[in-house]
Amino acid sequence: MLKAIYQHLKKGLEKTKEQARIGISELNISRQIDETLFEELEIALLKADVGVEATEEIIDFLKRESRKRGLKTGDQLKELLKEKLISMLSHCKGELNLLGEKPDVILFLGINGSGKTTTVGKLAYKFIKEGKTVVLAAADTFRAAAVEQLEVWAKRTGARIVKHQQGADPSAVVFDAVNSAKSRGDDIVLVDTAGRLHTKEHLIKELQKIKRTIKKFSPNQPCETLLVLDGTIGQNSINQAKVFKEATDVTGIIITKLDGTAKGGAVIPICQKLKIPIKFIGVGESVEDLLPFDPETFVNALLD
Ligand SMILES: Nc1nc2c(ncn2[C@@H]2O[C@H](COP(=O)(O)OP(=O)(O)O)[C@@H](O)[C@H]2O)c(=O)[nH]1
Ligand SMILES: [Mg+2]
Repeated sequence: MLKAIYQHLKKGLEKTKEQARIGISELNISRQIDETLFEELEIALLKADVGVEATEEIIDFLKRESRKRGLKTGDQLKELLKEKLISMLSHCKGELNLLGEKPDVILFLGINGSGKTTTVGKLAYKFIKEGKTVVLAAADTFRAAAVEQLEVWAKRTGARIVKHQQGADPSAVVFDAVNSAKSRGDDIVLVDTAGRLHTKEHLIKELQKIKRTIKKFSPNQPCETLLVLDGTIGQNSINQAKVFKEATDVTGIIITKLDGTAKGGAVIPICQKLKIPIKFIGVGESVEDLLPFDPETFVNALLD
């Protein structure tokens, strides 16, 4: 199982590896550790969007530790790098927090195009495969196309969809979805929201209203508020995340599109700066392309 996940992730991350050469293909095994090797590694990390601060921390650690441990070869350095990256990511490993209430409600946030609807579809697939019943709340009421896109996922996965007219109040959709899930005893409600709001105040008000609506049914819900970030924009997503974090409590992050980017290294500063657990990563557009975030698997896929 783990091996299959690893292969899948490795394939997904191929671009990050090739373009950024975090893959340390440059640091060939027979080569001795010297100053140029550290310089090359620094450039590779920066190219992968690991960011200046984190790169500095990594290089400093590698220089210090490799001296202390008396390491000689690039190969040994690579193992040390792995160890460091895994430890930097370890506090970001997060599992989905389900309460087993019927329903558990998961709210999805993120700007337009970040991958919310796709991620909702992938998670619906995962839950239904586990034998749960799933309701999709089409609370992105800005565009008719948004609802249609979610309908495609409902059909594909066998989830039930609750929708209103375009332009309707998102909270009204959420109310209907949770209400019907509760009366039918459904397991999960996935709330797909719009990422496009005129101002930050607007966004805050809208999200708070949605949350209040959910809490009418249970004070414990939503059991997760997941922020979906586009992995291809690398470190830029940190500022985006800060806006959402100010607007509402975010309990987890999902980083999408890690299959199509050379900026996968940004997962490291995202983890360090935001201090929010990463619950899943997206590595493609099909139902199976959502993986749990495991630092060790991730780092191995990035470096091997
Ligand atoms: N390659 C790739 N594409 C993705 C992934 N997740 C989402 N997408 C694509 O990104 C685009 C925007 O996704 P969408 O779910 O509509 O974003 P939303 O506006 O936040 O709901 C779509 O074309 C998706 O197919 C992923 O993990 N990998
Ligand atoms: Mg959408």
